[in-house]
Amino acid sequence: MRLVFLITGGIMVAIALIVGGFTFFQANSEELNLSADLQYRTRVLADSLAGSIESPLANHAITSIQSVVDRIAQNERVVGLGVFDSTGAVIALSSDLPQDISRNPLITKSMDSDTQTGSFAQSASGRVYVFANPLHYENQVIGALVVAQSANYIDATIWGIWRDSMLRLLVQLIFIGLALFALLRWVIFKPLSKLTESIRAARRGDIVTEDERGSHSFLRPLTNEISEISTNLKQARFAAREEARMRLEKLDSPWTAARLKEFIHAYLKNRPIIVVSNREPYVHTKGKNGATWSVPAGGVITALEPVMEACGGTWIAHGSGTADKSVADSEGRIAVPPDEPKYTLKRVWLTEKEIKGYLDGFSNEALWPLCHMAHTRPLFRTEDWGQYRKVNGLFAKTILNEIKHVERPIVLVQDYHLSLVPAMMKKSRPDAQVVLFWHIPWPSAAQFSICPWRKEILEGILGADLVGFHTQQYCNNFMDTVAGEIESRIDYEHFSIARNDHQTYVKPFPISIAFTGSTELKDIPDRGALERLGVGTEFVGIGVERLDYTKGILERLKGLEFFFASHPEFKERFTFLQIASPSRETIAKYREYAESVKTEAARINALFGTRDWKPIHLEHRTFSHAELKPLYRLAHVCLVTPVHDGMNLVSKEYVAAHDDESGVLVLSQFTGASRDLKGALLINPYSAENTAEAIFKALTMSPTERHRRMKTMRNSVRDYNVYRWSAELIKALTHLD
Ligand code: GDG
Repeated sequence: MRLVFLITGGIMVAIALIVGGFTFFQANSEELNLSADLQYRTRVLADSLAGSIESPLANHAITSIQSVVDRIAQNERVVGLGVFDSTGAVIALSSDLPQDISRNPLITKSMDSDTQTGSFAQSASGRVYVFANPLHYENQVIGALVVAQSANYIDATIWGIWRDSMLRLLVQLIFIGLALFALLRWVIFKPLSKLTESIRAARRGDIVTEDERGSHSFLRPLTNEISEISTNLKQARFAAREEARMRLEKLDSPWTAARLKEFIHAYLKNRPIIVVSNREPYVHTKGKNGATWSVPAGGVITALEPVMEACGGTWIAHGSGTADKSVADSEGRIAVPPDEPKYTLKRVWLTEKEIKGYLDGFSNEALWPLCHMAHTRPLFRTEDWGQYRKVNGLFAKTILNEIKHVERPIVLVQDYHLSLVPAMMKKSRPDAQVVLFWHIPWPSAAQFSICPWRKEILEGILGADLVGFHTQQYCNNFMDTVAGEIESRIDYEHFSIARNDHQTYVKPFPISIAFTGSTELKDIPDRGALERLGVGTEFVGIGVERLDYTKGILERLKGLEFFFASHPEFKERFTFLQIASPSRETIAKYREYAESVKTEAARINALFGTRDWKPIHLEHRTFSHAELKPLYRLAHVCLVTPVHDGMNLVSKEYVAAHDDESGVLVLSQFTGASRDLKGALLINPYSAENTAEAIFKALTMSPTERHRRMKTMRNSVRDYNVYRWSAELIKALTHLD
């Protein structure tokens, strides 16, 4: 209220000053005009009278002079007239000429200087203009004529101007003041104070109605903004409460699909999640009895499928199956899982040429060996790079199309196949929140520097808001690589890279599987699963891999050879089951590797095998997860010996399957998983002796130690499962706002 008075008073004072200033100038100029006019008129009168007085004065005709004076003095503005001789003595005076004027020094001054002289003077009848005119005879000054004219009317006019102006000002001030007061009070301050109150209420977390918010039209944009902020605040408060609640409630309980679903709902509300990867989670294949579907082998699918099942959304991936097109709609969409749909799979179609260049060529023959220290030389072909760029563009276009009606979508781009996608899509949709998760290792800066298109790849990746790796070491390598290749501001404290007004955060998120600690298998598997494969020994070891040179299968076989050679007592008592799912068979290196594995297994079998027993049992086909689980559970030892692996999920699957808390994991120190699975027997796969020793230790380990180690590993996989992985990823992404 005080402010309203203050503003109104201030504006009124300003108006009064302006009006006063203008009136002053008007009155002043009016006074100057009127005075000049009076002076002119007096001079004209004096000039005209002088002619008729000069000769009677020269002839001393006093009576005639007096009669002229009396006649003119009747004029209402003339205060009086007087005629004086050259000594200043009075010759004739009009009756009402004030006495003091007849003594005015102006008279003698005008005669002495022989010039007309006038000035304003104060007399008993008010202000007068006195004008003295020298009178001549034969060029001699013989006297002076004095004319006194009243100047009172000038003062009256000026006073009138001031009076009218002040009256007008008063009326204006009253009306403007009232109007201003009303405007400020009801149109501005009241809605503003309502708005302030509503913000205060929103801050307290109270519900604010439209009416309480104040809705004057000029405040509408502001109220809309504030209502948006208050909604966001409420959502954030809710999410924080939910999270705190969940944390309290489930401090000791693991992340599950239901908990993730609840979390996503609380955190993201209805913001949809888009997952983008090269490999699709379900492949449809033409068969004799129509299309059949299967889940392809691979870590990205194993990790992300349960997340998508829990959260819904859209998964964009390359449609690679022979029946993919026929089962999808015209847009390439299909609801999956096929037997119980929970999310949408949007397939991207690629030509043979694109697959050859983008997938087999640049992704798998250049980037894969570049990022893995497997001593396989990367092949950089310009043609492949061209296809890689083209297909990344195609994926980016598909994503943009998919999110065109979605506000602030969350896009989770997967892996090295799509490194250019983040920058490509961010260009058109800077509001999208984009994560790129790199599922394989990131090599040292020196190793990455051999890639001819390293800058383009890094620029593509840096389009993402968040880049995730499995381990801190890969994050460090990535930061060092960017520091050496790209002009940017690197913040090692927050692990962020700033470039062209865009910030990319780099964080480790160790991926995992959908293990929640509950029993993985409905029934305790009988040995039938093994026997059907022809494995019937007392001890069984298992290895499950895509047939890939990074997985260290040949190194493992060397270790097994060394084991049987050094521990012949295990001959016919121990069989190693290698499940080798066909992988990337269009690439010569992979075909050669598969051949070498087969040859090597056959050689070792020939070396140690007997009529009824083969030390190595190689299954060169793809198994379903349901088939794999009992085999994991029945195996006494699992050999995971990659020469380099981003994380490795097989090791975690083996641990998850062992609800008997038995079984021993032999794990390469060059896997990301070796940082998480502290109960494993760590080995250097390049050392066959080291691997053999670990196998022996595993098979002869006391049950107590086995249990202790397995328990530690199960707890760690359960506590950091893939539901938690995705929750952490989304939390990190949304906290970047
Ligand atoms: C990449 C990174 C990272 C294997 N054979 C069959 C089959 N598999 C499944 C396994 C497991 C998955 O494939 C393999 O996962 P990995 O993690 O061991 O390895 P990559 O495929 O190379 O995965 C890796 C992973 O991404 C996740 O980020 O851990 O480091 O290289 O789930 O069970 N699945 C089926 N049939 C098989 O014959 N269905």
